[in-house]
Amino acid sequence: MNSMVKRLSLAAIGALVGVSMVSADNSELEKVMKERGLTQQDLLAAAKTYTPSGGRDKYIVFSSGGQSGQMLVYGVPSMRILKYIGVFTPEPWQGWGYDDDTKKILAEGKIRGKQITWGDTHHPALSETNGRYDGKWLVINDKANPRIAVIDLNDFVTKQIVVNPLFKSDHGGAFFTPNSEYILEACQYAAPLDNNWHPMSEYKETYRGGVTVWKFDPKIGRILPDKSFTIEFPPYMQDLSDAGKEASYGWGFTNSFNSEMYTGGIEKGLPPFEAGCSRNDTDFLHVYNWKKLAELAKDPKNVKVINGMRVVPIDVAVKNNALFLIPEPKSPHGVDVSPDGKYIVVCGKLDTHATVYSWDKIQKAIKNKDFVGKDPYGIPIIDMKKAMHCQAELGLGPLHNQFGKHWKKQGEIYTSLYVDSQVVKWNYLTCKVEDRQNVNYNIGHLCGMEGKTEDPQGDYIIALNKLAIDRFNEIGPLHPQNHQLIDIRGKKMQLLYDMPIPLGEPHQAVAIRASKLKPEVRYKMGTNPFTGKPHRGKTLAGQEHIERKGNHVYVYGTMVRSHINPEHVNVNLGDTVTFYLTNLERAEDETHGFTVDQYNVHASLEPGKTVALTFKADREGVFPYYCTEFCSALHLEMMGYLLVKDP
Ligand code: CUK
Ligand code: CUA
Repeated sequence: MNSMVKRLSLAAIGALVGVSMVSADNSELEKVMKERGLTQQDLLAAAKTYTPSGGRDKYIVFSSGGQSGQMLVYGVPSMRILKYIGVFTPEPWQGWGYDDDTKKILAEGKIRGKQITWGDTHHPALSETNGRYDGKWLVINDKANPRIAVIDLNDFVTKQIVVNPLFKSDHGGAFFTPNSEYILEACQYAAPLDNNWHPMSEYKETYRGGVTVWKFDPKIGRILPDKSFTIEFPPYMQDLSDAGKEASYGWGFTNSFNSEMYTGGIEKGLPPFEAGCSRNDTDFLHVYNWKKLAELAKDPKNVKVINGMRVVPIDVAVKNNALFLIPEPKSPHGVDVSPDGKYIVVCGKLDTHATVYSWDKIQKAIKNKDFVGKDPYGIPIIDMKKAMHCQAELGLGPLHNQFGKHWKKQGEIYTSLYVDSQVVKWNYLTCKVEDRQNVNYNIGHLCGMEGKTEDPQGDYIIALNKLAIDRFNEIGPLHPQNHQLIDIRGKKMQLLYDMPIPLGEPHQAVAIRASKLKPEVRYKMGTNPFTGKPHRGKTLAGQEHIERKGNHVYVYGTMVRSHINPEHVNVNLGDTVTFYLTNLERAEDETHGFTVDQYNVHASLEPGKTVALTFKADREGVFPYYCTEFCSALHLEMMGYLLVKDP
């Protein structure tokens, strides 16, 4: 390793890292490089990512937290983790799932009456105005328990969870349409849309896929389930989706990987799913006009209602020229629409190619009825050759795409190669490969800077790798995930940094310019963040009191450095107790936490916030309560007693 260390002159290092080295100790720098086995390249990478204390990042990344059911926020290029966001599963620090109001949001995610306490988050999406990120809302899907959550970027808190009443799993969501009118959520594993039992032998008749088109109100940042609808699809196992934009505005694209409609049965000696699903040379890209279907769905004659949701049946969509299929090579995974909406790039996991479809050609083919036939459900299949722009030979296991800054003239696009463990830079207009960067190892998604919007920023690509293997110190058989930052500003890509992610498998991440985010640092005094209105328990200084209504005791309390008011709460065994607490602080970052020992409640009170904690005083005794954030020199004194007496 040391042989790789190049001796650098003072001036050379100064030029390299772009700082004045006049007063720096050259020998110390050389010593550190030698000791740590650092090369010039390493030093350059360090200079490109190192962020001195107090520094800020240019981009903010929102990453899925995979099996944790949460989200993760970090900065680029520093790759410093800034926040976890509690989404589908409890998160104790934020009191997410431990106070009344957050429990209520988590309960919105109940499925058929059952609280689900885990989630498998895959695809975050940022709200858009004219196809560009507007920094207001963030949504993410839960593949395991088909749900979509909405996160408010005013305070980075989850405000809504909606359950898909039809699907049993989802994957091709969440994807915003260009003005956040709708969120697309495609089914993955086909199943009956109703909740009844249907045998596997009825797969073709009663199992279905589909895409739910969730109506979103960007003003209030909420999904409106009553105004949402679902387009029925054949049981082809839909995979990823993307919304058309500009030229292809109004259309959606969802691919699939089981045109065989194989149903498995390894236990009966049948080929396993992966073999049965991979026999055909092509699967289907679903091309659908969500805009037209949204209009059609308004007429009850055009829909059937299943589990309370309007469903546009396949035949209605076909009759109205709103649903088509295009063959796509072997087990496609990613589908990504170019910034001008003119091209649709599809990657086949079992194909070495990425296929670029031309929206112009697709429209012509539809007009000229260039169909090669219909699928068993009567959906016209567009002639692939007539719809294709070009195919690029990329390598083994192409999965996902992101666009670069020079997309318009140079067709700049980046694709992940899972099997080859590479990021490939190529030109989607000419289908020529330009550069390759090895990653470690087995990349899934990749994240460009606003790389899927109408205004890609370039600068960096983050490789979201599935395996870390030998990249980090050993910590047992379960390794962290590895996000690798790649500089794409030059002609050649340069790998800059490895960031271990210890939260779950972050399938997809989205990055936005930090300048587009304008979050609050404090709430208006007494706010309930989930309604945006004054909390029913809002209590100002001097208003603290305790109220008893039957056997329900309400504590109207406040927290401010360094006391909780009241400090004594006396209740009877069997009473229900509600603590309403308001953090009276106005100072930035003066958060208090609150718990009553042994009662499994916790809340985080950021400045101005009011929380509610309700529990049954079901054990006699003396229970200290205290502030759980080290908020001041007298933080330990910020406490009180709940006394529970058997009367
Ligand atoms: S998926 Cu995981 S690498 Cu859920 Cu978008 Cu492709
Ligand atoms: Cu408030 Cu510690």
